Amino acid sequence: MKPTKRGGGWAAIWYTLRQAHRVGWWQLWRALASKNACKTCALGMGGQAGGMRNEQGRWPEVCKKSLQAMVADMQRGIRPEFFQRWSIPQLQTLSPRELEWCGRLTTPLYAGPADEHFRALSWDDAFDRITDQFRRQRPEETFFYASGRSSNEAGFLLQLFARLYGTNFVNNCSYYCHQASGVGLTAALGTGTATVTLDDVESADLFVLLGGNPASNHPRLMRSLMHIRRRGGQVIVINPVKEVGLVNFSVPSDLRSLLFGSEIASLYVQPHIGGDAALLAGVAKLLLERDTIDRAFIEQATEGFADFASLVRSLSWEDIEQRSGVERSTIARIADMYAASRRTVFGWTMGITHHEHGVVNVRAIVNLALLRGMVGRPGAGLLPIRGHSNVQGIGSVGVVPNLKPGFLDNLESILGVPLPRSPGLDTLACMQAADCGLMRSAFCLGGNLFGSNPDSRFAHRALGHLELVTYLNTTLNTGHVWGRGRETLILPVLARDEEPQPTTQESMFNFVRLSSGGPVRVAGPRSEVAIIATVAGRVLGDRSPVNWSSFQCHAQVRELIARVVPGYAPVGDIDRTRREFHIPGRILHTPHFPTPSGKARFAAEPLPPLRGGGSELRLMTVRSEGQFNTVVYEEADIYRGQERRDVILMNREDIERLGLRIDQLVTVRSAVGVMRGIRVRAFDIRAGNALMYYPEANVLVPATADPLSKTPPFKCVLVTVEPEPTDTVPAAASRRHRLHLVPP
Ligand SMILES: Nc1nc2c(c(=O)[nH]1)N[C@H]1C(S)=C(S)[C@@H](COP(=O)(O)OP(=O)(O)OC[C@H]3O[C@@H](n4cnc5c(=O)[nH]c(N)nc54)[C@H](O)[C@@H]3O)O[C@H]1N2
Ligand SMILES: Nc1nc2c(c(=O)[nH]1)N[C@H]1C(S)=C(S)[C@@H](COP(=O)(O)OP(=O)(O)OC[C@H]3O[C@@H](n4cnc5c(=O)[nH]c(N)nc54)[C@H](O)[C@@H]3O)O[C@H]1N2
Ligand SMILES: [Mo]
Repeated sequence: MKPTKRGGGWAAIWYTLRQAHRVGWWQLWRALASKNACKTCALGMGGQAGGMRNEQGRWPEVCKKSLQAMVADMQRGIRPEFFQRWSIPQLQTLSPRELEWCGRLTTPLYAGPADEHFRALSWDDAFDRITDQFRRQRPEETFFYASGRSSNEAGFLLQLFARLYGTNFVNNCSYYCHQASGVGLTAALGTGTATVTLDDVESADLFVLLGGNPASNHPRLMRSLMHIRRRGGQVIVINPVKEVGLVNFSVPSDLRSLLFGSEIASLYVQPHIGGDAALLAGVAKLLLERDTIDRAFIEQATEGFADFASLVRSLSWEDIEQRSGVERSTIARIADMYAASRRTVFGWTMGITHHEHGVVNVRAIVNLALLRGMVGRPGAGLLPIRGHSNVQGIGSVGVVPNLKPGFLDNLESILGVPLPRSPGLDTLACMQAADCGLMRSAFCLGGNLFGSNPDSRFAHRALGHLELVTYLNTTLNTGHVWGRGRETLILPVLARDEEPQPTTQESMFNFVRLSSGGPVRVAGPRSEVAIIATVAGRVLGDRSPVNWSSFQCHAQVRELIARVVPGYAPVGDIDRTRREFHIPGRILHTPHFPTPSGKARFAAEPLPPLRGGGSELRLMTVRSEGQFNTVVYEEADIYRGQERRDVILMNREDIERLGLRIDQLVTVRSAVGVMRGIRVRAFDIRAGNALMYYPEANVLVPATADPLSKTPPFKCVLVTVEPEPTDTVPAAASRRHRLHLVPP
């Protein structure tokens, strides 16, 4: 399969037409036009202005991804006989894609220790089982997890339930995602989210995109990048992989771009995986040498400059080039373009955060922005390009292990009871505690905790030690069959646009949206809020200081959120005002920072060493064009020209150096896992580095973490690649061993 010549365009439109045909034009149109925040990435669109509208009110804003998610939710319900026919071992042979397309979950499902099949359960029985478990165990023997798919209302209730139950073991998928951005930005600026609005992005004259593939994962950002170029601005892309959509993209809603394509990158730089901090330090070194820095800004608005400058000056070019994999002359071109810019926005995603030095990477980006005063003024700033549509909101409303003091104090004084003050645990730490037998149950709101974890064998084992795992989901996923406890409960939930009452979400630009909800599509699933309120009411009973049944009404939940969550006051009467809003204090348009001193801080961090080399390749695990996280919608990755997912993309040089052939079957081995029967494919990726698809490749990722953000190194796994002894697919790569959970 050949890669497409450019991203987006007719392929996206054609896809839309096919999906519309599949579920019905009118249904799909109604779903797309409904007043609900988009379900996919956190760029944010939809809401009260109507579907397909962005924060500037521009229409039509639609992408293939929101369509995929929409169509998946419009599937028919799984029939009850399905689970009698398909045993759990049989379901384990299904791929993530096959599980997703089984249909919508419609009834609570249960499997006990001796069960070969899931069986349907009444909601009452399901609630009784959870209540029994929660009464049996101590609060510190359970943990709560949420992915960023759920509403603010559901997230808020989840953490309230956990804290009143008595634990701070509450976290969200951010620990596997943008936590390094939150930690790095907070340390540097006193605030952990984007400092810019969508308007700022559009008025920048330089956009530096590091470690992301928005052509696939945030398609609507591509229009902004196209606009920057059309206005004569520049886009620098820093990515070990040449992603076709970042070279040329055709924005489907723009006729000129659709017909002729739009050049995106003015300069495309391919460093080694993990080489960004060294590369950025090189740029800083040149700016210092040439004195193209903003001295007035540095003096008035920052601290820590002297240490940073002396560290950067002491770095040798040999070190910088070796660790980044980029030549000095290319680094100089970046420095030239940056020095010529008056308004730069730096945007980044998982290529920056998924490292053992993720926070160091983020601080390196902030350092560079501070050097030229590119934060704290309009049209310039920092933009962590967020993942899930509401991952930021889930964090804001408290699904985090350690609440901000203001939040916690508000909550305690309103409820009139003390809440746990002991430190909480991040996601990986919860999994490790489960693996050591310290946990007895897990309660998961959305997501696929098994599938998103590093080291799938470890994740399988850790969850297997639990007495009860409860999942609230819309569709089947690998976690339900591979991430089971001794007992497993799956509770079917309504998607955002099926909720009978409105919900709210927060975009990556700190904009809070109101989703109206909509008609139920399949009978059976319940609202996330209703489920959590019922479970909490039963478990906490009379000792609860709040009336949980009142929280069946979303407006009541919002009323409490408005009083408790800093910056969220306007949600209190949003049902009446319908006014969506920016959270105050987060967008930085003046050089005053919410740190104790009011100044932004430089970080003087030693350069991370370049890992691997020789026969060891650095492997990144990434998303394809046809998936959303652990949900695979299509096997093909059209942008990278791959028709299948069991492949390893390598530079031709490495293929030759290691004596391999294209399409040869190989074994890929890391310190923790092995994948057999993988096909070698040549790709434009920096030599010494390789690419495989997540979640299948999670079996290779070690369960280690950045000490500061607790995020695993999903983008930098050291692997070796050896030929399979015979050129046939080995048994260990067969359907039965789909997830390669065999020992290395
Ligand atoms: N269609 C779709 N959209 C999505 C998602 C999805 O799965 N599908 N997921 C959502 C979520 S939760 C998230 S977090 C985002 C993820 O959005 P991305 O971060 O764009 O997703 P990844 O596929 O993880 O891709 C990482 C990119 O980083 C590059 N990269 C890898 N290692 C390095 C490195 O060391 N340095 C640099 N500079 N680049 C590197 C890779 O080549 C790749 O282009 O997307 C969100 N949107
Ligand atoms: N190797 C590797 N591992 C990674 C990554 C990587 O790049 N490489 N990326 C990491 C990142 S950035 C992330 S964010 C994680 C995310 O990984 P996941 O936790 O898998 O992400 P989700 O997309 O939230 O989970 C999908 C499930 O959400 C359920 N769902 C869909 N809509 C709803 C809803 O409205 N409500 C509820 N309750 N459930 C719903 C569906 O049943 C679906 O099975 O994976 C991480 N793991
Ligand atoms: Mo993410």
